[in-house]
Amino acid sequence: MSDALEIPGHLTLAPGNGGLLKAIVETPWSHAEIYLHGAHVTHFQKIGEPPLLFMSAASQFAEGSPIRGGVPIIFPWFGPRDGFPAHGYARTSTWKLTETCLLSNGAVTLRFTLPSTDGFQVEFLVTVADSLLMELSVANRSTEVAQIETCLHTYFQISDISAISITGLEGVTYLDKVAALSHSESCPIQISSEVDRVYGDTRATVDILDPGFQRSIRVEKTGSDSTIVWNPWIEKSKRMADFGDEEYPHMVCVESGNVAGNAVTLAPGASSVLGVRLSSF
Ligand code: TA6
Repeated sequence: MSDALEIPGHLTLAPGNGGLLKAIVETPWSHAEIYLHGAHVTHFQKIGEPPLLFMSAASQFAEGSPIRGGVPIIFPWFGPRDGFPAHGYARTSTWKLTETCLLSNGAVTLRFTLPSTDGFQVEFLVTVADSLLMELSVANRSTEVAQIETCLHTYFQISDISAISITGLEGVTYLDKVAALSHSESCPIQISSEVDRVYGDTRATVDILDPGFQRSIRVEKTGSDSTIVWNPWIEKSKRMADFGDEEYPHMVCVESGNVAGNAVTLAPGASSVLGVRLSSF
């Protein structure tokens, strides 16, 4: 890995958990860590605030295994697929860090490329500042029409699942994967059991209101028509070896992408960009 990618005082490359290489980023507002494994943002924290992202203490950090927490990149499919890894192969691949930059305002950008994949050119651009901006671009370099699903499967650190409410999805129809039915609600989301909901045809900004941490987290998105809300609760937590039994009260996933009926069809030469900005106030 070239030292030229490091930016003294702002970006350092070093071995992280499991010996996997990570970029350590410092800005005037925040710090972040991004592993080349999965181009996985594992940490983002504004100075003076709790971490914005949740990371399981039981997560694996190993070639071929997904990291449990932060922002897993989901591509080219969402969910299980017989004979293939759930949520696609992007999150378990080693990406190449191709470019880093210190902007004049002190923000730091990092560009990652996913090594050749089935005729797609896949890049991930991360901008670390007082907010965290992530842009996943996929171009179809083949001669065939392709259908893909993309998602930034973000795990948020919260004070307690019983304390939070989630706004922005009121009135949006969702597939409830726990109850196997479609539904919509007119009030903010409050969670008191396993929740696994795929909201379709929505470009809404979502806020996670967390009075316990005296902060709200804002999830803004572009190029995304699906939002997924997930908390495994007790029984599913116990079934996940890379997730602590007692961790579910301190996390919630609000995921931004294009899945199921919002999957993206790319003609030869076409591309799509999924953008997500995370901020807090
Ligand atoms: O986004 C919610 C979900 O699809 C859940 O059904 C659950 O499986 C979660 O993703 C985690 O999936 P993973 O493959 O990372 O264990």
